[in-house]
Amino acid sequence: MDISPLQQARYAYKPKLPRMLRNGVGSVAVIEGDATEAASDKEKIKALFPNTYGMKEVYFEEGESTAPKKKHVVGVILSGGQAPGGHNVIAGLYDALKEDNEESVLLGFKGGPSGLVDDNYITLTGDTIDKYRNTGGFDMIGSGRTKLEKEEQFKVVAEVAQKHGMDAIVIIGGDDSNTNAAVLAEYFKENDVPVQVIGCPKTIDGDLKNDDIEISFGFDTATKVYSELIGNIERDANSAKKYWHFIKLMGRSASHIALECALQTHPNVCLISEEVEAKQMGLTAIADYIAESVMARASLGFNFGVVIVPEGLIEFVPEVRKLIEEINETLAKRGDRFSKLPTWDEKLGFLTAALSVESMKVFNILPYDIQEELLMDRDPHGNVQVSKVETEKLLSNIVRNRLNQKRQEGKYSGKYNPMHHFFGYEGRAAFPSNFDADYCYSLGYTAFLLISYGYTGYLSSVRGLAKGVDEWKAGGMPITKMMDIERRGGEDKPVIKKALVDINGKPYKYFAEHREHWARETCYCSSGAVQYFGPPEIADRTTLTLSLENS
Ligand code: FBP
Repeated sequence: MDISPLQQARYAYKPKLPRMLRNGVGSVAVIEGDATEAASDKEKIKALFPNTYGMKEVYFEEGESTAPKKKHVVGVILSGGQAPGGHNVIAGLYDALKEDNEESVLLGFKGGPSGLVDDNYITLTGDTIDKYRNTGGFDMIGSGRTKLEKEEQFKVVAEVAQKHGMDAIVIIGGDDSNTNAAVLAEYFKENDVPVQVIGCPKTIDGDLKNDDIEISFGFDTATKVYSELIGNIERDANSAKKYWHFIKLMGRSASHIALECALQTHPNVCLISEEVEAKQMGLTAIADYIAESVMARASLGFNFGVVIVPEGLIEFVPEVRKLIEEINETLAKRGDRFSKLPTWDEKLGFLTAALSVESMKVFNILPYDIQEELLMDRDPHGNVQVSKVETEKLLSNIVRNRLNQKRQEGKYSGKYNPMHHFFGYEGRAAFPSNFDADYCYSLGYTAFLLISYGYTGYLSSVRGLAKGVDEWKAGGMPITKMMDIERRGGEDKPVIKKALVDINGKPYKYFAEHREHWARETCYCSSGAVQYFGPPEIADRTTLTLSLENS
């Protein structure tokens, strides 16, 4: 790719490490904390991970390193969807590795987990790394969503690792990818394969979080990019005063992205999937909720507005969730037969026989496009590909029907002209914000420290992120601590627990206190572009979600 002036300038940015790591890898000591337990389903997880369950939390601090000095050969993969900062994780890992021993080697396996199985790699050199410092995207080595779950795959990965003399693999990924990391670590332990596995918490979705993982990397930059775009649309809406903009925002399951962007931009409506589920709001209730804002604003003469719809919403609407679960179970068992049916009518007949009467009723009221999208192939982890489901169009249509009823009842006389947008891929490969550039570099550096101290099945963790970088604390957390059992593809599977939006948490409460006002009035707020240069209170600031959580 050609190099823009901004990219050139970003090469010169020196990511900041927490103060405790600044004296170099030789000056970091380790402390072990308490033994850990799984998030839930403890006994089942323990049985699945007999060799890596219950390990201790790990903290680093300034002090003399007691890690054995040796040459390391480490493999790294980027896994799953792009998130700004991935290249800096690799840069932090590389710099720590080389600082510890110039002879150490970093191999970048291409195209995600499949690169490991296919032994498709490049040796990462200083020149390669330098071309990608502080850049977005995952194009240094590419990414993929192959799931490492079969014993044959593990065997091949062990052979590949042994062939290269590797002593560790770093998997940079989201909840599913880090589940892969834990399963692989367990297999290696079980089979005496001397290769450590360390994960790094990546995903713009922000749902890989708990007491030790305050935020996954990429969330900060992606929400800043989306907030800029939403702010621009709000300005446009307030200028033209003729459209209702329905904006679907990426975030496979949790609504963290939607909530953060709402806190930044003050739209008229922002749906939070977790609230929809908690209040058991069906499609009609959701349409009524949006229509109320449309009507209230119309009564003030505002026939325009902005509605934010989280990408994962559809799966939180109770009747649709039940429908999807039934479809998943059916396709898991008889998907081959279903996909061979030549006509839509035959497919409908098959579904009518397989699904419950209530679910079929819901299916029948969905527009054809959405019906098709719900039946599409699942991703390799068995998930509906929600980025392809046009929920924003579904909602704007049912709102229209609702408004037509109100018009007939003489309760609404406004104009309703919806426009649709989906912001997702636009935010995943942006230049990382200073926050993500620093955070990712620190995560990579910490991943090396975990390797050097011999840990496996751990996630690199950097905490205290609401404070300045100086105060950040590095450590590691056993991945099994974050696990529970979920029904996937008709089977019980160990997965990392996704952190959904806490509707008792401060960010949601702040939003809930303000939204009624935002629903009627025009309180739009343009957060502007991601700032890379300038005063630290603007250029280095993190998300409102993190600030409110720590307030
Ligand atoms: P990860 O969980 O792998 O980080 O990916 C998240 C995500 O960006 C979701 O927000 C979105 O639904 C999905 O990826 C899209 O997947 P794909 O890139 O395969 O289209």
